[in-house]
Amino acid sequence: MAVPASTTCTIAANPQPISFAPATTALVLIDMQRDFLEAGGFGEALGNDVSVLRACVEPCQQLLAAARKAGLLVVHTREGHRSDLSDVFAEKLQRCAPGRRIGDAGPMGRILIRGEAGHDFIAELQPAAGEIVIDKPGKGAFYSTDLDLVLRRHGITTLIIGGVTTEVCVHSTLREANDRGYRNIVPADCCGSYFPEFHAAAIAMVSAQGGIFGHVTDAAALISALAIAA
Ligand code: C5J
Repeated sequence: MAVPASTTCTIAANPQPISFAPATTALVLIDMQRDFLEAGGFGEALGNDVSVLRACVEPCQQLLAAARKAGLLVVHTREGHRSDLSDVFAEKLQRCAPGRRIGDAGPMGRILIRGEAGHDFIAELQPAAGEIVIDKPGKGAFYSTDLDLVLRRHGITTLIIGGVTTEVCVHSTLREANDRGYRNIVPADCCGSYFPEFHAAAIAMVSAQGGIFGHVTDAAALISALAIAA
């Protein structure tokens, strides 16, 4: 459903309330993939307890439903590589122990390889038909992708960014979005990290210094605002 361009929403946020127009706002969900959230994938190969990330799944689902109802542009990103590994730098390949590296066989197929089961989105957050999927080889969603082109083509000026992990791919993306002139809104409960202390610090960094990278809020505030706009 198309939202009238004149509709605006105002939400409570840190460091201050922020208004946004649903017509020029995209929900960007970062890397809600089996490789990061389920056992046997890349996240676990890096030595992490992947169960910690589950807490952000339900808030993401609820926010995604509200965004769809309000007609926001929805973007899903996936980190992953070509099956011949021609887009992975040696440095990144060597981060995991031999046998558990990118491209090695795991219980969900080859680790972090496009098209494998582990590379797919988790069942709870599958893209709907017509939603945009960005395949990215790096941490930031703008690096070596057409995300900026797609957002600008849709007249998007504000990004609501959630996903995993807060201090890695979410932060890399929101920092670059900030430099590119987008306004960032980060619902903290829609983001997750393997390290709760990194999550807390990464969220605090967003709204510090007058909102140096953006505004921090939660899913409930966005859902209420989007319900009025829908
Ligand atoms: C990581 C990501 N943590 N999606 N990727 O390697 O944050």
